[in-house]
Amino acid sequence: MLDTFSRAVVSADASTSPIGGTQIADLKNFIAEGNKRLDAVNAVASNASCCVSDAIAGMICENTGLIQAGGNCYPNRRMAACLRDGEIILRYVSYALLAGDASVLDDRCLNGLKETYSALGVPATSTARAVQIMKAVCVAHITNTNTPEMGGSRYKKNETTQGDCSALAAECAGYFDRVISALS
Ligand SMILES: CCC1=C(C)/C(=C/C2=NC(=C\c3[nH]c(/C=C4\NC(=O)[C@H](C)[C@H]4CC)c(C)c3CCC(=O)O)/C(CCC(=O)O)=C2C)NC1=O
Repeated sequence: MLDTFSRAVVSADASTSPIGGTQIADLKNFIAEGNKRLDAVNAVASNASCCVSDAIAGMICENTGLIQAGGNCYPNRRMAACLRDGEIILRYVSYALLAGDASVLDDRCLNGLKETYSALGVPATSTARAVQIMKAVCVAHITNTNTPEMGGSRYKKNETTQGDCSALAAECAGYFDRVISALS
Protein backbone atom coordinates (compact mmCIF):
# COMPACT_ATOMS: atom_id res chain seq x y z
CA MET A 1 0.00 0.00 0.00
CA LEU A 2 1.05 3.58 -0.69
CA ASP A 3 0.39 6.91 0.98
CA THR A 4 0.83 10.44 -0.35
CA PHE A 5 4.60 10.34 0.35
CA SER A 6 5.38 6.88 -1.01
CA ARG A 7 3.18 7.67 -4.03
CA ALA A 8 5.33 10.74 -4.78
CA VAL A 9 8.46 8.56 -4.57
CA VAL A 10 7.04 5.83 -6.82
CA SER A 11 5.91 8.37 -9.42
CA ALA A 12 9.23 10.19 -9.42
CA ASP A 13 11.16 6.92 -9.61
CA ALA A 14 9.06 5.71 -12.54
CA SER A 15 10.39 8.63 -14.56
CA THR A 16 13.86 8.54 -12.89
CA SER A 17 13.40 12.16 -11.82
CA PRO A 18 14.04 13.85 -8.47
CA ILE A 19 11.08 14.96 -6.35
CA GLY A 20 10.17 18.23 -8.08
CA GLY A 21 8.76 21.56 -7.05
CA THR A 22 5.10 20.71 -7.60
CA GLN A 23 5.36 17.43 -5.66
CA ILE A 24 7.03 19.27 -2.78
CA ALA A 25 4.26 21.87 -2.87
CA ASP A 26 1.62 19.12 -2.81
CA LEU A 27 3.32 17.37 0.11
CA LYS A 28 3.64 20.68 1.96
CA ASN A 29 -0.09 21.18 1.54
CA PHE A 30 -0.75 17.62 2.75
CA ILE A 31 1.23 18.39 5.93
CA ALA A 32 -0.33 21.83 6.41
CA GLU A 33 -3.82 20.30 6.18
CA GLY A 34 -2.84 17.29 8.30
CA ASN A 35 -4.89 18.13 11.39
CA LYS A 36 -7.95 18.71 9.24
CA ARG A 37 -7.40 15.31 7.66
CA LEU A 38 -7.17 13.65 11.08
CA ASP A 39 -10.43 15.34 12.09
CA ALA A 40 -12.04 14.05 8.89
CA VAL A 41 -10.80 10.50 9.55
CA ASN A 42 -12.13 10.76 13.09
CA ALA A 43 -15.50 12.02 11.82
CA VAL A 44 -15.76 8.88 9.70
CA ALA A 45 -14.32 6.36 12.17
CA SER A 46 -16.12 7.57 15.30
CA ASN A 47 -19.51 7.43 13.57
CA ALA A 48 -18.85 4.13 11.82
CA SER A 49 -21.42 1.86 13.45
CA CYS A 50 -24.18 4.46 13.11
CA CYS A 51 -23.21 5.08 9.49
CA VAL A 52 -23.18 1.37 8.57
CA SER A 53 -26.45 0.48 10.30
CA ASP A 54 -28.17 3.52 8.77
CA ALA A 55 -26.96 2.63 5.29
CA ILE A 56 -27.93 -1.06 5.48
CA ALA A 57 -31.30 -0.22 7.06
CA GLY A 58 -31.95 2.38 4.35
CA MET A 59 -31.01 -0.09 1.62
CA ILE A 60 -33.43 -2.67 3.06
CA CYS A 61 -36.25 -0.12 3.57
CA GLU A 62 -36.07 0.67 -0.12
CA ASN A 63 -36.00 -3.01 -1.08
CA THR A 64 -37.63 -5.23 1.55
CA GLY A 65 -37.25 -8.29 -0.67
CA LEU A 66 -33.66 -8.45 0.58
CA ILE A 67 -34.80 -9.75 3.99
CA GLN A 68 -37.42 -12.17 2.65
CA ALA A 69 -36.73 -15.79 1.68
CA GLY A 70 -34.57 -15.71 -1.43
CA GLY A 71 -33.20 -12.23 -0.63
CA ASN A 72 -29.45 -11.91 -0.07
CA CYS A 73 -29.86 -10.50 3.47
CA TYR A 74 -31.94 -13.55 4.48
CA PRO A 75 -31.52 -15.36 6.86
CA ASN A 76 -29.72 -13.63 9.76
CA ARG A 77 -26.38 -15.18 8.81
CA ARG A 78 -26.47 -13.22 5.55
CA MET A 79 -27.77 -10.07 7.26
CA ALA A 80 -24.75 -10.25 9.59
CA ALA A 81 -22.39 -10.79 6.62
CA CYS A 82 -23.86 -7.73 4.90
CA LEU A 83 -23.46 -5.50 7.98
CA ARG A 84 -19.92 -6.79 8.38
CA ASP A 85 -19.13 -5.99 4.73
CA GLY A 86 -20.46 -2.43 5.23
CA GLU A 87 -18.09 -2.06 8.18
CA ILE A 88 -15.17 -3.47 6.19
CA ILE A 89 -15.77 -1.07 3.28
CA LEU A 90 -16.10 1.95 5.57
CA ARG A 91 -12.95 0.96 7.46
CA TYR A 92 -10.88 0.76 4.26
CA VAL A 93 -12.30 4.09 3.04
CA SER A 94 -11.15 5.63 6.34
CA TYR A 95 -7.65 4.15 5.85
CA ALA A 96 -7.48 5.59 2.30
CA LEU A 97 -8.54 8.99 3.64
CA LEU A 98 -5.83 8.83 6.29
CA ALA A 99 -3.17 7.83 3.74
CA GLY A 100 -4.39 10.26 1.09
CA ASP A 101 -4.20 7.38 -1.37
CA ALA A 102 -6.63 4.72 -2.60
CA SER A 103 -4.17 1.83 -2.88
CA VAL A 104 -4.97 0.30 0.53
CA LEU A 105 -8.66 0.26 -0.42
CA ASP A 106 -7.94 -1.21 -3.86
CA ASP A 107 -5.47 -3.89 -2.77
CA ARG A 108 -6.99 -5.12 0.48
CA CYS A 109 -10.71 -4.61 0.02
CA LEU A 110 -11.82 -4.17 -3.59
CA ASN A 111 -9.46 -6.58 -5.35
CA GLY A 112 -11.64 -9.57 -6.34
CA LEU A 113 -14.72 -8.31 -4.47
CA LYS A 114 -16.88 -8.04 -7.60
CA GLU A 115 -16.10 -11.66 -8.48
CA THR A 116 -16.78 -12.82 -4.89
CA TYR A 117 -20.11 -11.00 -4.91
CA SER A 118 -21.23 -12.38 -8.23
CA ALA A 119 -20.24 -15.92 -7.15
CA LEU A 120 -22.33 -15.53 -3.97
CA GLY A 121 -25.24 -13.75 -5.61
CA VAL A 122 -24.72 -10.55 -3.58
CA PRO A 123 -26.62 -7.90 -5.58
CA ALA A 124 -24.33 -5.12 -6.85
CA THR A 125 -27.06 -2.48 -7.14
CA SER A 126 -28.10 -2.93 -3.50
CA THR A 127 -24.48 -2.81 -2.35
CA ALA A 128 -23.98 0.36 -4.40
CA ARG A 129 -27.05 1.90 -2.73
CA ALA A 130 -25.69 1.15 0.76
CA VAL A 131 -22.31 2.60 -0.21
CA GLN A 132 -24.04 5.73 -1.54
CA ILE A 133 -25.79 6.25 1.78
CA MET A 134 -22.51 5.78 3.67
CA LYS A 135 -20.97 8.39 1.35
CA ALA A 136 -23.71 10.91 2.14
CA VAL A 137 -23.36 10.26 5.88
CA CYS A 138 -19.57 10.65 5.81
CA VAL A 139 -19.64 13.82 3.71
CA ALA A 140 -22.12 15.32 6.22
CA HIS A 141 -19.92 14.33 9.16
CA ILE A 142 -16.70 15.62 7.57
CA THR A 143 -18.26 18.97 6.68
CA ASN A 144 -20.12 18.97 10.01
CA THR A 145 -23.41 19.58 8.21
CA ASN A 146 -25.27 16.59 9.69
CA THR A 147 -28.69 17.64 10.98
CA PRO A 148 -30.97 16.43 13.81
CA GLU A 149 -33.67 15.84 11.14
CA MET A 150 -31.51 13.25 9.38
CA GLY A 151 -29.77 11.87 12.47
CA GLY A 152 -32.89 11.29 14.57
CA SER A 153 -32.29 9.94 18.06
CA ARG A 154 -28.70 9.10 17.15
CA TYR A 155 -27.83 12.67 16.11
CA LYS A 156 -24.37 13.68 17.30
CA LYS A 157 -22.41 16.80 16.37
CA ASN A 158 -18.66 16.33 16.03
CA GLU A 159 -16.58 18.54 18.30
CA THR A 160 -14.19 20.06 15.75
CA THR A 161 -12.79 23.45 14.88
CA GLN A 162 -14.89 24.94 12.09
CA GLY A 163 -13.14 25.32 8.75
CA ASP A 164 -13.36 24.48 5.08
CA CYS A 165 -13.27 20.69 4.74
CA SER A 166 -14.81 20.57 1.27
CA ALA A 167 -11.67 19.17 -0.35
CA LEU A 168 -11.43 16.34 2.18
CA ALA A 169 -15.16 15.62 1.84
CA ALA A 170 -14.75 15.43 -1.94
CA GLU A 171 -11.71 13.17 -1.58
CA CYS A 172 -13.65 10.86 0.73
CA ALA A 173 -16.65 10.86 -1.63
CA GLY A 174 -14.23 9.81 -4.38
CA TYR A 175 -13.17 6.72 -2.40
CA PHE A 176 -16.84 5.67 -2.06
CA ASP A 177 -17.32 6.22 -5.81
CA ARG A 178 -14.31 3.99 -6.35
CA VAL A 179 -16.05 1.22 -4.36
CA ILE A 180 -19.21 1.61 -6.44
CA SER A 181 -17.34 1.51 -9.76
CA ALA A 182 -15.27 -1.51 -8.64
CA LEU A 183 -18.49 -3.43 -7.99
CA SER A 184 -20.41 -2.43 -11.10
C1 LIG B 1 -10.77 -7.73 3.61
C2 LIG B 1 -11.93 -7.37 2.87
C3 LIG B 1 -13.07 -8.36 2.79
C4 LIG B 1 -14.24 -8.16 2.11
C5 LIG B 1 -14.62 -6.93 1.38
C6 LIG B 1 -15.03 -9.35 2.26
C7 LIG B 1 -16.27 -9.57 1.67
C8 LIG B 1 -17.03 -10.77 1.65
N1 LIG B 1 -18.40 -10.78 1.76
C9 LIG B 1 -18.84 -12.07 1.73
C10 LIG B 1 -20.16 -12.51 1.87
C11 LIG B 1 -21.39 -11.79 1.94
N2 LIG B 1 -21.57 -10.45 1.71
C12 LIG B 1 -22.91 -10.14 1.83
C13 LIG B 1 -23.37 -8.75 1.64
C14 LIG B 1 -24.57 -8.23 1.22
N3 LIG B 1 -25.70 -8.91 0.88
C15 LIG B 1 -26.67 -8.05 0.50
O1 LIG B 1 -27.80 -8.38 0.08
C16 LIG B 1 -26.24 -6.65 0.57
C17 LIG B 1 -26.43 -5.94 -0.73
C18 LIG B 1 -24.79 -6.77 0.99
C19 LIG B 1 -24.44 -5.87 2.20
C20 LIG B 1 -24.37 -4.42 1.81
C21 LIG B 1 -23.60 -11.32 2.16
C22 LIG B 1 -25.10 -11.50 2.45
C23 LIG B 1 -22.64 -12.37 2.22
C24 LIG B 1 -22.90 -13.81 2.51
C25 LIG B 1 -23.38 -14.50 1.24
C26 LIG B 1 -23.59 -15.96 1.42
O2 LIG B 1 -22.87 -16.63 2.17
O3 LIG B 1 -24.52 -16.47 0.76
C27 LIG B 1 -17.69 -12.93 1.55
C28 LIG B 1 -17.74 -14.43 1.46
C29 LIG B 1 -17.21 -15.08 2.72
C30 LIG B 1 -18.02 -14.71 3.94
O4 LIG B 1 -19.26 -14.91 3.96
O5 LIG B 1 -17.38 -14.19 4.86
C31 LIG B 1 -16.58 -12.12 1.49
C32 LIG B 1 -15.15 -12.58 1.23
N4 LIG B 1 -14.35 -10.23 3.04
C33 LIG B 1 -13.15 -9.67 3.39
O6 LIG B 1 -12.29 -10.22 4.11
